[in-house]
Amino acid sequence: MNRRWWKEGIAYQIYVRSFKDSDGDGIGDIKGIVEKLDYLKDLGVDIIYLNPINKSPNDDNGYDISDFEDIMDEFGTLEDFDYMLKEIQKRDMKFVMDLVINHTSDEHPWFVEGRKSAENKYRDYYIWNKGKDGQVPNNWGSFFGGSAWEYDEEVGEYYLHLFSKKQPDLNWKNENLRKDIKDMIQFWIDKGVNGFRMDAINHLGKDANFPDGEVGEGQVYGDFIKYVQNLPEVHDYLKELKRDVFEDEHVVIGETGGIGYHNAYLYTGVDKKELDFTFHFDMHSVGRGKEAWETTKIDLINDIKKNMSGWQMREDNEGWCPLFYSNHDTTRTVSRLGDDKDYHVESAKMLATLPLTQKGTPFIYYGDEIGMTNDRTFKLEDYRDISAFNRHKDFVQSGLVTEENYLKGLHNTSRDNSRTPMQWDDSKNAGFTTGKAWIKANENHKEINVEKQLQDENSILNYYKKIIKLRKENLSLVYGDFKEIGRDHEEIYSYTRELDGEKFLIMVNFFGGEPKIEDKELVTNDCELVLWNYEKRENDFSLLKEGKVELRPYEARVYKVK
Ligand code: TEU
Repeated sequence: MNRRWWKEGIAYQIYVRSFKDSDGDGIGDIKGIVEKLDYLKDLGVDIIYLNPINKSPNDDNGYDISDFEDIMDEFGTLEDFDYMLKEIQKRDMKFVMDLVINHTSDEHPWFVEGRKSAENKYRDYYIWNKGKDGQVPNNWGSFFGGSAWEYDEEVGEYYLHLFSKKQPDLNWKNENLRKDIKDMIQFWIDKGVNGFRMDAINHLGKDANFPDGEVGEGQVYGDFIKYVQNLPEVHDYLKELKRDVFEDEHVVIGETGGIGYHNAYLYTGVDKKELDFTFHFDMHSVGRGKEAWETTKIDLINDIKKNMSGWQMREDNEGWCPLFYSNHDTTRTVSRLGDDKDYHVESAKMLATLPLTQKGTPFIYYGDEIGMTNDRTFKLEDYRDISAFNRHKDFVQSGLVTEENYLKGLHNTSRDNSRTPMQWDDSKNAGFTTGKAWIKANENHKEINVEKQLQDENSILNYYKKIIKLRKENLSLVYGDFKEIGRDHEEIYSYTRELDGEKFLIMVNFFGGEPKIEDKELVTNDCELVLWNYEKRENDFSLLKEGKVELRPYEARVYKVK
């Protein structure tokens, strides 16, 4: 089984800015997190992963770092960090840091100094280009809208930025840069950090010929992804980090867009010595239509089972599995994949059941444990994500998309849906801050909040606690063999997990209908219904004897097979 702490732990991702504000400036901070560690411990959390906390001008909310070895002013100080880490370790929890090393802020000293002269050692820490006939070097567009090139008057050249223009990409071909990055990582390891999530890490290599991409219909820029994602040299850099810095005790996670269960082994194969597992984007856009403002019906087989079972069916030597639906770059789980109107509680519990009974490390995104939802009341001025504004220029100001459709598209797809303040109670700002919150709290915090759900035995929060406890008490839910049942059923997702004679049968109805399933694989001689998301559900084990089950809307059941 090759047991590891990061395989057996329950992870919880905190978007620090929105979690808990301790000093009334309207922005979440490190001391606020410490205030809530006992809440997380009580939930059953073992691993805390924070989005970036390093010093940053916050053009991209911390993903634009200006000092890798200090803490963002709004979040606190290095002393606050040391205090938080001590408090985390006191509770026998681990800490995973967000490592943003594909780019820095344009306010980082490396960039500031490097601009000063061509002879400066830091000039080559970034990717500069003279351009073509006085124009940008090629037709690449930033992921956040606009060109991927920005002209710098002082240098007289363009620099590459795959993200915002305040996030210049680093030139990983430069050996001195790689040494400085390794020294920085060692600084955090020496402080006691237990693991790292490496941001956009499969972008470290870029095609130095900078060829134009093909401009698709309705697009403004060329499709350049194959020139900046998963290039061969990325593996050399990751092997170097693993060899020179990370130890076996550290978990090394890569965020790798474009990598899924079918090719993650390229990075996470045990023989690769690069990453332990990757964060994918497989389910970020499930349910989305061709246009951002359109939605489509979820296809359980091709959108969900194909991905989740795909991750489950890999060989152990291909690497470990991440188990999550959402994070700070997508929308709220229950709004995107469940029914946050008519079956809010049932569907949120059903959705929790899958990652918490599958092989891998479950990552709970803050607020999903209480079923926080998208906020469809946002007006354009309520948004804070830089890409919402940059892409408004590309698509609305250019006349490609109407204002109305653009806003509807943001309601459907904006990352800010997952960045509204944590809903602690029904007070003003949801108990997140006593000041003016940096982003509007969802009005439904009056109904959906921690305080209310702690007191409700049948709340989403208490379901999470129960299923996390069940997982911790049964290693078969972590390491057990996964065997899918009824793969071609379009509404029910069912499988067993088995290890050393301990066996569970899990089945969920992913939608709001009342489907039946009949499958000889379901026939069980004796089992106990140990978890379900309906109250007073009779234990209709009798039906199971014939391999037949009928499920209610979004019903989830976990049986322990005797
Ligand atoms: O996101 C990375 C990201 O969005 C790209 O990897 C891209 O979308 C993907 O490769 C397309 O296939 C990370 C962070 O999660 C995000 O919050 C930051 O804004 C971004 O990097 C820049 O640091």
